[in-house]
Parts: sequence; structure tokens; C-alpha cells
Amino acid sequence: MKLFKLFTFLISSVLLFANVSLAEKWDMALAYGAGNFHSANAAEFAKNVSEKSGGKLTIVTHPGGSLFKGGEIFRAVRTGQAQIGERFMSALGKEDPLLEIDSQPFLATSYSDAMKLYKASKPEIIKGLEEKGLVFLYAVPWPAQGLYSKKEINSVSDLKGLKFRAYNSATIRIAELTGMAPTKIEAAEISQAFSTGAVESMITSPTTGKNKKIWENGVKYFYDIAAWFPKNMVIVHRGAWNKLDAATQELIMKEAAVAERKGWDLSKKGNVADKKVLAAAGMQVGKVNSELQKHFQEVGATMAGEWKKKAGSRGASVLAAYN
Ligand code: PCA
Repeated sequence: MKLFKLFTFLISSVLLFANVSLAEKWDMALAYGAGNFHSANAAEFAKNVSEKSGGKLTIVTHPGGSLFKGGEIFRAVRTGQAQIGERFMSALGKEDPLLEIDSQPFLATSYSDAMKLYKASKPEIIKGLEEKGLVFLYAVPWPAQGLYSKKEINSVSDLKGLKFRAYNSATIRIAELTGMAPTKIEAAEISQAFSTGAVESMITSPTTGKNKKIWENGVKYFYDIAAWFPKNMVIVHRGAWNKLDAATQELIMKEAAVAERKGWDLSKKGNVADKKVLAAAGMQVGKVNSELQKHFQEVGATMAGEWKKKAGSRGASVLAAYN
């Protein structure tokens, strides 16, 4: 026993002296399929960090919810079950209302406004995550959100009673204020929900419709409302982060900035290209008419008021910085 203790003491002294930190391996939980641009971008980020860290850190990606499902990832990273993960920010409004600022309808309706809103909200969001023991790395938006429907929508009354797939509190609220019947369903279950008839409409990006081949489930219409650009964020467990040396931490932040830039570019490209894919697959791709546009704008105004109440003075100062 004494000999063993002496041995471990000697080994750790040598390692300390040589400044060798033991190699770390991180599991990166991703909710969306490997073919999704967010997942592909994360895979490239992981590969770059792994290759450049000189063997100090290997990041292994687990796309398609194979390690943790979308709804579990935030908790998994918070508790350190996964060292790193990506999560749809606006599904976390109960954790912090600031995280759902990017799903408020008509607050930011272009990529440049979405970037402005991101910059204005980022410091408060990072602070909120830090208080929960998380390190924020980067965030990338989905393309503009539009309305999918099995049947043609020409008026607000056409929407009444529709079984609607929601992905966060904001889309649930839109459904309620419109008279639709919302059910919260993660992206992984979209195809099944439409094919079984559990839902018949949803609001999401052309990219998600494309990835799910939504036209194969009887969805014929896509209306480009383009009222918000919700983001995914990549976060790290603080304990895992603290095990890395400063150079590796610096490398991660550098590669995160690269991934963020690439991700925004990929999103912009998908915003144009993926609508074409929907149309080429035989879907009707267009805009909502002026009555519907007005309706969604009114819904957005109501929600803006509600969100301000929830987000309090932190929300107000972010909105002031944005405007
Ligand atoms: N796709 C994801 C989130 C936003 C988007 O465009 C989804 O539908 O769940």
C-alpha cells in the first residue's frame, strides 16, 4: 500500500512537472440528424478542436438525439452527464426568459436584425447560463420560420381548431391566440406526428420541412411568414471546462467563433435553397395573405407585452440595447 502511494505520488509529480494534463474526452449531445446543417457544423467544430488540441481534448458528436434527446440535453449538460451539447434556445424560456427572446414574432425579421438581437442579448444570456454552471460557446439561427399545413390557409378561420405542432412556449402561445390546438413535439417526432394525424400544421423552418421530407406526410403548403429566427446554442459543463488548460480553452473559443460564422452563412443559404427544395417536391410555397399577416402581427404585439412582463428589467435593458 505504501509502495503504491509512493508510486502514484511520483507519477503525478512527474506529470505536474512536465505540465502534462491528461487527455480529456467530451461527448457532444446533438438533437438533430447528422444531415442537418447545425449538426454538420458542430461535427466540423468538434473535429477541428480535436485535431488542433494536440491530443489534449477529443470531442465526439452524437447527432439525432442518440445520446440525449432534444428535451433532455440542457439538463444533461447542466448535470455533467454530457460535457457539451447543443440545444434550441427558445425551448428554455422557463430557465430564463432571455433565452426565448429570439422567438418573439416580428422582433427581428431579417438576418441582420437577428444578429443585432443576438449581440444585444448575448451578455445577459451568458450571465444567466454562468449562474447555472454553464459555459456558452456559440449560437446559430435556423432559417426564417414559416407555416406548414396539410390544407390551404386563406383566412384566420381556416386556422381555427387545427391540430398544431409547437416546439416552445412562444409557438404554443401563437396557437392559443389563433384558436389552434397545440401539442409540443420535438423535431425528431415530426414525421410520425403528421403521418398519424396527431397534427396537421406547424411553424418551423424550410430546412426542417426539407430534412423531414414533410411532403411525404401529406403536408402540401408552406407559407413564408418569416417573423423570427430562433437559434440553437452550444454549451459546456463548467466542471468539464475547468479541467482544461488555458490554451485548450482558448482554442475552443476560437473554433467556436469560426463555427458561429460558418453556421450563420449555412443558415442564410438554407433560407433560400430549402424553400426551393419544398417547391421542387411539389409543395405550394408562398406568403400568407394580408388578413393573416395582420393577424400574426397582432398576435406578435400581444406576445411582446407578455414577454416584457416575464423578462422584467433584464429584458427591458436588452430591448433598449437592441432598439
Ligand atoms: N427547426 C426546429 C427548431 C426551429 C426549426 O427551424 C424544430 O422544428 O424543432
